[in-house]
Amino acid sequence: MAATVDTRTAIRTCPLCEAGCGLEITLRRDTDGTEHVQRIRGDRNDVFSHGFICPKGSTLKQLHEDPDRLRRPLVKRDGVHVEVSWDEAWMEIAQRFADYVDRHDRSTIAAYVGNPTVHSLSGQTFSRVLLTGLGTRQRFSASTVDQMPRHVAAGAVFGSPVGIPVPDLDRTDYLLMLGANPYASNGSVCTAPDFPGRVEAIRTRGGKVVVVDPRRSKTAEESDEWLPIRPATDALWLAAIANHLLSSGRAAPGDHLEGLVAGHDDLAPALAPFTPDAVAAATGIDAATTRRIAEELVEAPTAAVYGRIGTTTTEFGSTTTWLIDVVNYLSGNLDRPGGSMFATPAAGGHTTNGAPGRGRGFTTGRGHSRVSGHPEVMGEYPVAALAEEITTGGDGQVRALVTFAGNPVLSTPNSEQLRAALDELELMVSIDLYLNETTRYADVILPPPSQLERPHYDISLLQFAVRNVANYSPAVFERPDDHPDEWEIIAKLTAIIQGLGGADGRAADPQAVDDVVIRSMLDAAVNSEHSVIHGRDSGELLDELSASGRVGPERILDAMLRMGPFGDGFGANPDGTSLDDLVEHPHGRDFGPLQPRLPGVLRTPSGLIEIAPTMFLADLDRLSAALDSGDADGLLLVGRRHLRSNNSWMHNVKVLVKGTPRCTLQVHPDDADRLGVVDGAAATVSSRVGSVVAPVEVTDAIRPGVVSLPHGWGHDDPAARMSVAAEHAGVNSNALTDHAAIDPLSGTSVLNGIPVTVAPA
Ligand SMILES: Nc1nc2c(c(=O)[nH]1)N[C@H]1C(S)=C(S)[C@@H](COP(=O)(O)OP(=O)(O)OC[C@H]3O[C@@H](n4cnc5c(=O)[nH]c(N)nc54)[C@H](O)[C@@H]3O)O[C@H]1N2
Ligand SMILES: Nc1nc2c(c(=O)[nH]1)N[C@H]1C(S)=C(S)[C@@H](COP(=O)(O)OP(=O)(O)OC[C@H]3O[C@@H](n4cnc5c(=O)[nH]c(N)nc54)[C@H](O)[C@@H]3O)O[C@H]1N2
Ligand code: SF4
Ligand SMILES: [Mo]
Repeated sequence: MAATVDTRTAIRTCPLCEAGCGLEITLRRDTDGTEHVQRIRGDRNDVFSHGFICPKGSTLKQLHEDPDRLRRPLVKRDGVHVEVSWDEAWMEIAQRFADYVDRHDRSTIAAYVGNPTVHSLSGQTFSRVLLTGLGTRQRFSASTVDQMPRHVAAGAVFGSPVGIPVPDLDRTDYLLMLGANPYASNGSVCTAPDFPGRVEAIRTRGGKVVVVDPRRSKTAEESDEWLPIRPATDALWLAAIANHLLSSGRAAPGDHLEGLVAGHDDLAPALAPFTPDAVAAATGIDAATTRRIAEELVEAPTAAVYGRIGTTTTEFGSTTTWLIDVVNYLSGNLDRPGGSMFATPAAGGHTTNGAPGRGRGFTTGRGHSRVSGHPEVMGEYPVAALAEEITTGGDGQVRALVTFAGNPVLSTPNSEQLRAALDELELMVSIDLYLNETTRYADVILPPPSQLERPHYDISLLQFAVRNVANYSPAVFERPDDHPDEWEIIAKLTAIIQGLGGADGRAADPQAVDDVVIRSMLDAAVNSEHSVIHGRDSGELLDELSASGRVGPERILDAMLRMGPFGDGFGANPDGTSLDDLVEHPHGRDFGPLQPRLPGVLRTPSGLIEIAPTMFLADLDRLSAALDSGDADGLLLVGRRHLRSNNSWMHNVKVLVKGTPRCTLQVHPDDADRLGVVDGAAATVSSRVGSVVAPVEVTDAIRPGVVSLPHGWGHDDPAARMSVAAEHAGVNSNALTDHAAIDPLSGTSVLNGIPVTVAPA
């Protein structure tokens, strides 16, 4: 072993989940000149995370060193993936796509982008290049197995799909959380490193925390009150809270919203059927409790309602999310310190660009999916419809697929159906770190550099932060010489598919793509009267940006920061921030607590908060039919997360998967007795679309009538190359979820509240 010659410290934001913790990475340089990660711990000086880290954060080392992580492209030859040089991979792609577009229209190429897209600076700045560059409407993403309802509700109510209010965790006196388990997930669509610590602080300062969840999660255990709701009935319960506030005369949106709201008077009649008594049987929450919680929300000095995956991935995902906003509004907590507030992202975004307070608003259905006619939402179709778009013949049938940072075979509903569909494709290319359950179907896999070989900034997630901060991290390690950066891979692939690569792909130039991206961004800004650089010469600004030597995502980020709400405005505001400024502040810049942003944050055509959008009022008929669902005595399946797991892709990290198996079917003791299943033994779980055999974990931490299986497992595909994950395979819960069950307003899959049967295996 080479002796250590010296060490250095790198400061880096963790890109593994939405919390964005600051990390302090100690690197050791050996006499042979190689550098290794010696230790990773929380960065105590980070302005936002103050040293917090979870067990995943330090595994950036293991991920970087993982022998299974792809370092070179793979091409499938005679059914087997073999390593090739980058030149060979590009040539293969150029030839295969040239052949493809000879035979099929480009519109039959589909794209799927997965969750880590928002955790990659390249993904955030260049996934749009891929999606628009392909020239296809067959776009799919993990959003429709996740947060799409949150975008739809924000779009309808506030006019922007990213105008999303978050609980002001650090100042609230009362937090009502539905379908969220931040003790495992560290929070989502609410960027808050050490979310658990922030929740505990609410109680320490005398506040109250209430958790609504069919499972007694760790978050529920640490709260003041746990309400074990029946799955998928949160919309009914929130409607009853709103109903009680309105009918008892307690609704008090607050003087600060005067003149800013449209539709207030529509709420009471629309919500009239949903009294606390009417929803009690269906939700399993008695009327007195519902009334009391409603009253506590208005009586608390400040309060915030927050809902996450257990609320969005249900058949009423969008309407539930809207009702969260309604309750925050009616209880006087919208856009108030301690309530539900909007971040001001330093890198800007839809809610800081353009005319403040008014906009084009938000529409869906600008097109419909070919087979089932699902409406378009945010430029995409439900991922639950991807398989049928591939397998259903006719004009426009999808025969080629590009995936970026996604593992839909494990992550999306009715996975057996999707597996079979991917097998039918004529051509598939994936940009991914691993040969896994999805990319095994790819003809070519293009690996990005490791996380530590890339710079980082959370452009997307800081739009939903509980404090206005900005952290930039340069790459910790240099990329190996011939390894293109992730944005270059995206740009080159897109250009080749567009036919710009020539016979061998060589002519496709990522830098040319990058120049177009930055140029069009600057041109739009100088032409906007609301931009700080309005009227300036975009060519000069581009020269100024490029003088730093930066290209790609970092040049784009610098421009965004400088034009953003805290930016230097390219000289207009000399004390403002820029990428240089963030480089000088490796522990981040703190721009303070959230500020009230209404009405400026609005992008509705009316310039008002549309508190009762037609799309949700119209959905209430469907919701009232669910009032009768109370006496169904079948079992309902819900999911769950574990702190040491991250969707489907981190199970190859030994330190995270060792110990007792976590892919267990949780069953309440009463149900276990009735079903004849016992702790530790295997049970067969069956749904309309499939069945799996999983070990049973009998626990009273779950509501009777509900069983729970985590997602992201099922690593038993012999064609995948993830050796550690294969030893801890688990079973795939999405073999049970039903592609036909979706929230019709957002196209989001129903992943919670799946009717299942359970029997001893
Ligand atoms: N450790 C870890 N962290 C992660 C992830 C991970 O896989 N592992 N994934 C990341 C991603 S992509 C996301 S989107 C976030 C998700 O973040 P969270 O939403 O906090 O995710 P979960 O921990 O799954 O918590 C969802 C809770 O909803 C409950 N639930 C299920 N059905 C219902 C219902 O009908 N009503 C109610 N009220 N509750 C219900 C479940 O029992 C569960 O406790 O986590 C992120 N962080
Ligand atoms: N039943 C059930 N299903 C669920 C959920 C649930 O709660 N229950 N949760 C859903 C949610 S919230 C989400 S977000 C989805 C996630 O769905 P996906 O995004 O499809 O799946 P992930 O497991 O996150 O897989 C990420 C993929 O990206 C690769 N990858 C990781 N980092 C990078 C990177 O930096 N660059 C590139 N190019 N590739 C990278 C990994 O190797 C892996 O292949 O799953 C959903 N599925
Ligand atoms: S909570 Fe863990 S995985 Fe998430 S950002 Fe922090 S250290 Fe990384
Ligand atoms: Mo997610």
